[in-house]
Amino acid sequence: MRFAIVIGRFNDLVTDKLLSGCQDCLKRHGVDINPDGAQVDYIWVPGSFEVPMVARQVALSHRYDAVICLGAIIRGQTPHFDYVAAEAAKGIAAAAFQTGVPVVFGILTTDTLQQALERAGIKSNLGWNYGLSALEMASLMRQLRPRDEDKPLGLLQNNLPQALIEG
Ligand code: INI
Repeated sequence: MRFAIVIGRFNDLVTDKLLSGCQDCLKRHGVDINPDGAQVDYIWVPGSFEVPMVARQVALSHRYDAVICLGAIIRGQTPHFDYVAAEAAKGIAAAAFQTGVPVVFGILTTDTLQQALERAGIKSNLGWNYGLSALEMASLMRQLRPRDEDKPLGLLQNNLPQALIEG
């Protein structure tokens, strides 16, 4: 499996930590996370607003089983937060719908830096969950690919690929 991770540099105190959690998850499930390796490419962009455009472009290449978007949008004193958050969410959903490639919404939207840090390693690290979502969706979408045989799919419940599940 191949993954692209698109990361917003804005609030990189938080996004660096989300990335570490995500990498930890992928690595523990057998993915080679080395940037020079064959399985994961890392693409940094200025902020969450730019994430969907790049996510769509890399998904369109069809070189990846899933694209993981990481960002941190923290509410300030102005409505700026709402514009950036709305475009990031809409754009990431559109990238997945338009390309048929799973695009994981790993953008934290919080009121404070403290809340963001708590979700990026202090209490839990949602980066791990975003990695797991990518593994599951990549596997699920592979199973849902059109096939020649007209076989029923049965129950698609836990779609982490067996080969990737920790021993
Ligand atoms: N980008 C973020 O990822 N998080 C934020 O909290 C944020 N705020 O608050 O301004 C933010 N802004 C930058 C934006 O994503 C774009 O990079 C910028 O507007 C240039 O297009």
